[in-house]
Amino acid sequence: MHALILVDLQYDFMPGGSLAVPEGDQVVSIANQLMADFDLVVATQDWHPPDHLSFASQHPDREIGEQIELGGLEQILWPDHCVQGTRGAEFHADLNQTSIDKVFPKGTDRLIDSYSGFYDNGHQKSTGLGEYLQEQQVKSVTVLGLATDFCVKWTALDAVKLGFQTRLIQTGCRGVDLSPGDVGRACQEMQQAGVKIIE
Ligand code: VGL
Ligand code: ZN
Repeated sequence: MHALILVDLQYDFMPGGSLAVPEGDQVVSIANQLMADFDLVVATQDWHPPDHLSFASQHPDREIGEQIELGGLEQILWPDHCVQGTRGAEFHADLNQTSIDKVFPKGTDRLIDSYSGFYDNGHQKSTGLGEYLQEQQVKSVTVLGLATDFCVKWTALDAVKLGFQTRLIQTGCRGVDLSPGDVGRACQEMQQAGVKIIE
């Protein structure tokens, strides 16, 4: 069984969104085209409470982009984004949601962020995605979505760790590139970990 994992194809990561990824909307049609080639399609959804501690707005003396320590982990402070129940947290309307078998929300615990679609950043709690894929006898996964240098990267790295043969569709991903070169370095890191990058 081969699964397609769609990472965070939500309005806040699209141009015009609060954490916009340049050209983020361009990967939606690629996601739609690929769905038919897979036995199973799953999607992750960044799904934060309004007072999530990854939001700079929760730290009055801090600014967006600053790094703090949160629960013993390094945390970049983001603009408010993907707040549960808001339009920014919705999947792009063009995404063919009827072909998605199951959606996995993440980042729901105020106290810890979750870049990976499998676990929180402390690797303490599972979202259920890994267990679901194992139950469905999935052996290999293909990852695409937003953003290459955050949620896509950590999702792909965890997929490898869990023993899935893991591929990344590069044309189906876009990155934040907070520091220029981040996307390139993320791809290198994934490749070194055993992710097969498909162009
Ligand atoms: C993401 C930053 C914060 C992502 C989510 O989807 O890559 N990045 N939350
Ligand atoms: Zn987030």
